[in-house]
Amino acid sequence: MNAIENKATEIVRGVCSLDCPDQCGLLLHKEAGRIVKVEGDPAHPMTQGAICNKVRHMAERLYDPARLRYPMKRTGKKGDGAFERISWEEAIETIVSKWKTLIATEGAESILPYSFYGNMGRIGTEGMDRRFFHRMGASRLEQTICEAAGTEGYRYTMGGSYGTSPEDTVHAKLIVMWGINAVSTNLHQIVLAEKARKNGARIVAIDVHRNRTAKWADWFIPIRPGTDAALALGLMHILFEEGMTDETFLQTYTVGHEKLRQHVKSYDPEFVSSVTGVPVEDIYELARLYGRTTPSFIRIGNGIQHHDNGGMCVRTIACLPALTGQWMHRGGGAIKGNGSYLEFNKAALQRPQLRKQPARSVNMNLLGNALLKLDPPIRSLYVYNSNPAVVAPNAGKVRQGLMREDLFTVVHDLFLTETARYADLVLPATSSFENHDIYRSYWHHYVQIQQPAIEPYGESKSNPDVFRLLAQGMGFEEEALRDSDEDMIRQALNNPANPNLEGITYERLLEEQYARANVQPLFPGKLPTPSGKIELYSRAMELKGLPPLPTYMPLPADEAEDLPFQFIPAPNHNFLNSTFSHNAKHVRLEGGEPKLYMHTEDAASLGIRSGERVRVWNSRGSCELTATVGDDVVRGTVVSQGLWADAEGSSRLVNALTPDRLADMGGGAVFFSGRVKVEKLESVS
Ligand SMILES: Nc1nc2c(c(=O)[nH]1)N[C@H]1C(S)=C(S)[C@@H](COP(=O)(O)OP(=O)(O)OC[C@H]3O[C@@H](n4cnc5c(=O)[nH]c(N)nc54)[C@H](O)[C@@H]3O)O[C@H]1N2
Ligand SMILES: Nc1nc2c(c(=O)[nH]1)N[C@H]1C(S)=C(S)[C@@H](COP(=O)(O)OP(=O)(O)OC[C@H]3O[C@@H](n4cnc5c(=O)[nH]c(N)nc54)[C@H](O)[C@@H]3O)O[C@H]1N2
Ligand code: SF4
Ligand SMILES: [Mo]
Repeated sequence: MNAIENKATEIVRGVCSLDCPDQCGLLLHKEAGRIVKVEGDPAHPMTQGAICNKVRHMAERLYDPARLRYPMKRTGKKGDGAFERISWEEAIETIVSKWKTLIATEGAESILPYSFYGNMGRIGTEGMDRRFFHRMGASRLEQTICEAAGTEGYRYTMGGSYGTSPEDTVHAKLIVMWGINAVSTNLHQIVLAEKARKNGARIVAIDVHRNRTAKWADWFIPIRPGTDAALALGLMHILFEEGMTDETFLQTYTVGHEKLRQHVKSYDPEFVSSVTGVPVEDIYELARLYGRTTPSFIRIGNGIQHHDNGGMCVRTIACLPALTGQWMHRGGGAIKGNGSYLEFNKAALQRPQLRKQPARSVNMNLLGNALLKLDPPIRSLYVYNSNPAVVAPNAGKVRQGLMREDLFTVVHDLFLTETARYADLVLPATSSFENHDIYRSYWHHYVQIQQPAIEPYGESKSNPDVFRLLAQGMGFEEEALRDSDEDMIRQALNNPANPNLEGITYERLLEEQYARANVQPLFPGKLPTPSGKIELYSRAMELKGLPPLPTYMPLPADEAEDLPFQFIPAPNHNFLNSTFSHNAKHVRLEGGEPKLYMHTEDAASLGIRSGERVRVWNSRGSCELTATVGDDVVRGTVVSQGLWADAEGSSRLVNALTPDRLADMGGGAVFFSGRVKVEKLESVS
């Protein structure tokens, strides 16, 4: 049963909808129809009642006075944020008549949907919305902003997002947190690693920044940005040279190990040290630790793949566990993501066959270009589950595009986000606790359900509800556009192509709230790579013109100017991307303002001290941050954390500086490959 009665309050089970690997089970405490407290569900087998601080304060976000209650239309200039209330009827009618005219005059491709996973519910992100835009024939969006490069890189090696089962990682004796700030971004991996540590495991963190995770680890290895593939190849060099490889595993389950053995000879520790900045002794020590410890587990983060060479970097690190046969040992191996184990029935959910003719596709990392340069132009943008004016690379260009008077923009969100301020129409969205949806983690193996726990806030509506209304308004008559949430949940769960989901039904989720997919160990077994084995040598990469063997490729110079610092604008602890950046509580928890972490010597050379305001800039834009000086970042690199809401009078928009180039694979984003200058801001007296 889902509702647990209690005298004063009612407690309802739920699931965290945020874009976070943990996907915690929740207990929602209700009083008089409102959620008053959010707790972890102690019964959830993976998350066991522990949740992060962000979501413990979720009730404050749900009832934040700034939350949108009704549809609005713009009354001022784009970007100003002046709106007036309208009815849903007027909102839908306005959108429909605008879109009908556009379709008749310029074609449906003049309309671009833009969305990401602000709420991970599958039917709200890949259900009625997809059906609607397919039926309409709108331009397609390539959803590449998050993990696209790393996912493709990992796929070349392992055939898909298949890794170690996280519950098994308690058995690991060595855990490497590689480019992941898991204390902030994958809390329960830390819980499991702590258990492993109690049983004698050693924990290593490899990062450009001594972040919370590096401080918690037993050994922090600072590394120059974008050079991790070189370190991994250096480790392979030593593993082969010192006979620490598992030859039986290599012969049985991999292709290309002989070629790799020859290839890594050129990555000797001296060369690798000169590239990475990691001392030669440390490279040997890490290689021997890795080569002699079983089981060893690598948690591959998203940080290393937000670079120009990010796909190859992940592809390379993903080869390491094969060298020492870690996949044969419980808890050994790696996780980049585990999403492929839990694939729903995508075709049944999204209905691509509703699209009658092919349409152009737009990479979301190039939104600024798409709005400013695409020919024939985008005339209308429909944004949901995302806040591109803050989160997209080269965000200044995105905002310039959003300023276009002739661009008809609709934003559906819970808050008047920076993006919404540029909209012609703003639609209020329900929170995930008001919706009916299913969730699958990209880390653990559980599928979960959310049933509506509270009434919709004000006049807000869920994504599927809005698309059903729009479909009706457009006169689209297909039955698929009238399916209920429950219909779509059933269709998504029924996936004969994925036997792991067998037995996970809608009824069972209603009854049990979460269900573990039937995931079996990867080995002994066959991978979905072309060869069925781990591809140390990848013919598929060769055919694409990529180096078929793991290879270190230096980052390209960013722009022509002399920009002394590599700029790493990473996520922070108390926000989730830009979510919570509008909520006073979370801003306070995060210290009130964004910082720029600098190395002592770099700061000294510019006369900058901790607490002073600095300007960070390059040819794309500029922002103002507060310096924090110390030895937590490698020299030549500056780090900021968090995607902050716009501030009055000064810019905190770190993405004003980030490049909108595409990574080597998957059309991924390169948030961390930009370079900047830094100067002290003279205080205005
Ligand atoms: N609290 C919190 N949790 C979150 C999020 C959030 O914003 N806040 N965002 C969610 C989302 S959408 C995602 S994708 C994940 C991301 O979470 P993670 O997988 O942890 O990835 P990032 O935080 O982007 O980057 C991790 C680390 O990579 C480091 N890094 C950058 N470049 C390099 C490099 O070249 N080499 C190495 N070794 N390290 C490098 C950064 O310093 C950073 O500490 O977290 C999710 N969870
Ligand atoms: N500099 C820099 N930039 C980055 C990153 C970085 O590390 N550094 N990380 C990148 C990564 S990994 C990611 S994943 C992206 C994430 O970028 P986004 O996907 O844009 O994530 P959020 O900023 O959380 O914005 C999600 C929005 O969806 C809204 N929302 C939530 N639920 C619903 C709903 O049910 N319906 C509707 N209509 N709206 C809803 C929220 O209120 C919020 O405004 O950011 C990227 N940008
Ligand atoms: S954001 Fe992540 S850690 Fe926090 S409650 Fe949600 S799933 Fe759990
Ligand atoms: Mo992400």
